[in-house]
Amino acid sequence: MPPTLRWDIVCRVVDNFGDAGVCFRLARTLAAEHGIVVTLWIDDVASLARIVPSLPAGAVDAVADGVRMRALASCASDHGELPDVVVEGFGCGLPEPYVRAMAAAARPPVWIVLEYLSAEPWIDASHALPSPHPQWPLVRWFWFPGFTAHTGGLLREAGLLTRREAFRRDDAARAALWRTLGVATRDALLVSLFCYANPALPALLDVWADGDEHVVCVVPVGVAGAEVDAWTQGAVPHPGAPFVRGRLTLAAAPFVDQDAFDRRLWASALNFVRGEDSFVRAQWAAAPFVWHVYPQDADAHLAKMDAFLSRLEVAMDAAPRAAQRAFWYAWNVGDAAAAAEAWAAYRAALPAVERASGAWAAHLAAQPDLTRTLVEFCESKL
Ligand code: TRH
Repeated sequence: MPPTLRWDIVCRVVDNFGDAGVCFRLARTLAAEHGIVVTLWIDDVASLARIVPSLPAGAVDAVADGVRMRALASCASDHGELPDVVVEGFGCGLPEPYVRAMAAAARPPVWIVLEYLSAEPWIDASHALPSPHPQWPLVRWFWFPGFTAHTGGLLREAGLLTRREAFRRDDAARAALWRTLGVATRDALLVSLFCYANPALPALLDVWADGDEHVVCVVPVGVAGAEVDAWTQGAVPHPGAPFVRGRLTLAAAPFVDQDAFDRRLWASALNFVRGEDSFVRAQWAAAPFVWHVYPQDADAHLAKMDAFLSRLEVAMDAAPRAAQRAFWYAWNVGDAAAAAEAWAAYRAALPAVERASGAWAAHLAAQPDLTRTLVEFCESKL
C-alpha cells in the first residue's frame, strides 16, 4: 500500500468567504476522496466558521470534515515535520521560516500556488508552469482552475451530480428546505440571491414586487445588507420571518455549510452568485445563474465576465444570449435602470438559459475534477 501523503494548505482571507471556502473545499475533498492527511493553516478561522458551523469561531486547532484547521499565526514556529505537498492558496505567501525549512530539506514538499479561476484564454498557456523562487532553491508550480482540458479544472466532489439529481427528485426534502425559511413556494419563481453590494438590487426588487409573478427570493443574512435594509425600510427579513411586498417574498436564510448551500442552489430556479466558489456551485446546479464578478480595478472583472459568457453561451440562440448578456452586464455595472429594464427579456429567456445551463454542466462534468488533476500532478513530482 502506498504511504499516506500529507498536504498543508495555507490560506489568508482577503475578505468575504471565497478564499476560505475554496481552500476548505479542496482540503476536505483531498481527505475524503484521496485519503490524504490535510492541515489547513488559516489566518481567519472566524470567517471559515461561518460556513463550517461545526468549527468553533475562536478555534486555533480543530478538526472538521476530516481536515485539521490550525491558526496560521502558529505555522512559522510550530509547523512540525514538512508535508509532501504544500498548497499556497491564491498566492498568499508562505511564512518565511516555513520556506526556509523547505529550502533546507533534502526532499522539499511540492509547492503549488493555487490561482484564481478565470475563463480567459491565457490561463491555458500558464497552467502548471514552474517558476523558480527568486530567493530560495525551490520551484513553485502555478495551478489555474479553469474550464478547459488545458487547465486544472474545477472543484467537483465525487457523486455530486448524482446527489443533485436525487435531491431534485425528492419533493419532501425540497419542501422541508423552503419550510425552514418560512416561505410558501407554490407557483413561485424561486430565486437564491448571493451578491455583493449592488445599486441595481433595489430596482430589481421593485420589479419583482410590482410584477405579475410570485417571486420568492432568499438572501443570506447580512448579504447586500444596506440595500435590503433600505428597500424594506428597516423591516429586514429574519430566518423564518420573510418580508412581503406585492408579489415578492423576500426571505432571509442563515449561513449554512457548503453542502446545504448547494442544496439551496439546487432547489432554486435562478441563482445569483458571486466570487469564485458559489459561481462554480451554480454551474454544478445546472440551472440559470447570474454571476456578480468580484469587482476589480480598471473593470478587469468585466473582461472576466465576457470571457466566461463567451464560453457559456456557445450553444445558445441569439435571443436568450442577448437577454442574458444584457442582464448580467447591468447587474455587474450596478445600473439600476438597465437591470430593471433587462429583467423581462431575461425572465422570458430562462427556459432556454436553463437548457443551456444543463448542457454546460454536463460538458464540464466530462472533464476531470481539480482535486484529482492536482493529486496526479503532485504525485508525478514527488
Ligand atoms: O464570499 P465571496 O465573495 O469570496 C471571494 C472573496 O471575496 C475573495 O477575496 C475573492 O477573491 C473571491 O471571492 C473571488 O464568494 P465565493 O467565492 O462564492 O465564496 C463564498 C463561499 O461561501 C462559498 O464556498 C460558498 C460558501 N457559503 C456557504 O457555505 N454557506 C452559505 O450560507 C453561504 C451564503 C455561502
